[in-house]
Amino acid sequence: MRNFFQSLRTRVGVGMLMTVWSIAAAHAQTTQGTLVLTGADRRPATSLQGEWASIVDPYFSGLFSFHHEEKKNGWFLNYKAKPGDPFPTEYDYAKAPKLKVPGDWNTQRESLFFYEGPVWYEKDFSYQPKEHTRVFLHVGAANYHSWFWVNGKKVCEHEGGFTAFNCEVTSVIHGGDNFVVAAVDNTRREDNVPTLETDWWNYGGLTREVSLLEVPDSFIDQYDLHLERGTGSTIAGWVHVRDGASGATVEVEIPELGARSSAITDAEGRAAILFDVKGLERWSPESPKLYKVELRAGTDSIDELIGFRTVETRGNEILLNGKPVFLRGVSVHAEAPYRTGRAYSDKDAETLLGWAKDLGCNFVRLAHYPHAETMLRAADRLGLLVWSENPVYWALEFDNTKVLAKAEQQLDEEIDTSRNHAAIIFWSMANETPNTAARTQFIDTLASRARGLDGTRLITAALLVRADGNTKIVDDPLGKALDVIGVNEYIGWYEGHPESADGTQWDIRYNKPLIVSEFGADAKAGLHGGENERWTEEYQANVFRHQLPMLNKIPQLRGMSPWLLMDFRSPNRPLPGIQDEFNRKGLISDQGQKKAAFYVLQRAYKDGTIGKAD
Ligand code: GCB
Repeated sequence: MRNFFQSLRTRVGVGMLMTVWSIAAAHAQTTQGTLVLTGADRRPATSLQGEWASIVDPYFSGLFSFHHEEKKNGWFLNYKAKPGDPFPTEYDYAKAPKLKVPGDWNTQRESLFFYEGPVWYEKDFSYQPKEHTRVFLHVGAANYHSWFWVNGKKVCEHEGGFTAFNCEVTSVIHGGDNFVVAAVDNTRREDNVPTLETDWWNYGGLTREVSLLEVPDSFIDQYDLHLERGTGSTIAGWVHVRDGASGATVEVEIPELGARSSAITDAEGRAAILFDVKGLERWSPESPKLYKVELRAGTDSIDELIGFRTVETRGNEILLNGKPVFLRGVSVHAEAPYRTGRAYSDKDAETLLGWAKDLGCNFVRLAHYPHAETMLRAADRLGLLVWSENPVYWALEFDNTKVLAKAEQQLDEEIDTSRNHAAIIFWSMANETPNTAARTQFIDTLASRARGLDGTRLITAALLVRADGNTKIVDDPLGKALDVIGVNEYIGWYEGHPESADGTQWDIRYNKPLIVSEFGADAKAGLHGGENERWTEEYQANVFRHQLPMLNKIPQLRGMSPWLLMDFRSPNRPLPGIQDEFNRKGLISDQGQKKAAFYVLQRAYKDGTIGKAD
């Protein structure tokens, strides 16, 4: 705990300490015993993927007694009945049906398709502990609230469905047979982040990989290495060592550049890094160069793959490596291509982002929550700039301080996990939030926090626009807190018809770069008809044909990410025969069929008729 508070203090400065203490106290209610690791996927790991036993427990009687008190060592946790047990054991993991991990439960078992509630998971594994080695249970994501026990002892509890966390299990794991039990509850609640209403499927379960990671007694838990703005040759950042003595030496080496630097940790375990390199090739979409970077501290070492680039704004420009860039993007949900369900694997990422490349993109908006590390690694490799988003979506309880603490915790986890991905250029704070004072204050607080955690990237959010006749006005007060303004609009779908775009003017009251972060229309792949016939491919293509010239006329437009790459499941979309519980605004169907609008956008992106800045 000491280190946790200390590292927070370093990051936010003493002035904010009071807030930090109260935030940390609020976290303790829902997220206990977890640690955020940078580069967890670069650690030696024992995967716990595969089949886990599962028990569906809609009343959560495994955790709560008949008067709804939390059981200290819940019934479902004792695992095996022992002779002479005072109670009958009304469950048996050995006989329970299986669920695959990673994976949402909704697409694995028909009876769980619409299920929202608690499910228990159990897995046996054998293990051989090593001396001077600490073991962490790494969870890529568990939606939404999760509890973990190893060999019957509680190791952690976590809230938030889209961020990775780690629970120390060193003292409870032993040589030979072990077992892990998890309870995962995806019940939607008003005071959660996100809240009750979303336009995506509330996939439940252990949706991303689960593994055991090994580290030495004292180890590198977080680090940030980036190219300093205004230079093409200075690497800056820090490395944090957990549970080491202060004054320990940290080394950073980039063998390919023959560059090496060392620094000493301070009382809080943090070593500041600053060194010059020669011959650095900067990362860019055209040339996504990644360097192997070796970090060492005591007996710990980690090999990273990092691209070095800078991003900043100048007036209405977005500068990548000092040069104006236009973001030819598309929005992407973490929906698995072909099989549906939550995307998690390298293959899912390669397919989705491969399609984005084929479309001619240099940018993806990874909506509406932090995506898996596999997506970010693929974006680094493929050269796709990324908008990374936290799940502050639509109308949260913006005046509830507990909700703010939950949003802050998820933001911290998002940034601390993924801050070394060259691909990420934006931290997006929110999507389409209502214009109220409480909302603005809530998101201002998040924006300042994100800047405090990472001053090297740009802050954005997707705003709503208002209309005066044919003029769209962008003046949401939230824009003040942003470096880059994102706006969503659905001219031709939720309002007017495709041609309505032709007579639309834009009045943008901020002198900042603008990204149209959503526009689009639904089409069922293979459904053909007139270009003004809704749900057909022709209609969707027509919307795109009229949108692009309209957007091209906005002087400060610096990018776009139309809604969206691929169809995705949403319970809000029940229209039989057309939607069948899918939002059909994809340019590609969930089965990989490219719709006519895909080719309209591809042509514009590839022939340069959109976005002349680069
Ligand atoms: C929006 C939301 C997005 C929805 C989309 C739609 O404005 O940001 O999450 O899925 O519209 O299709 O209505």
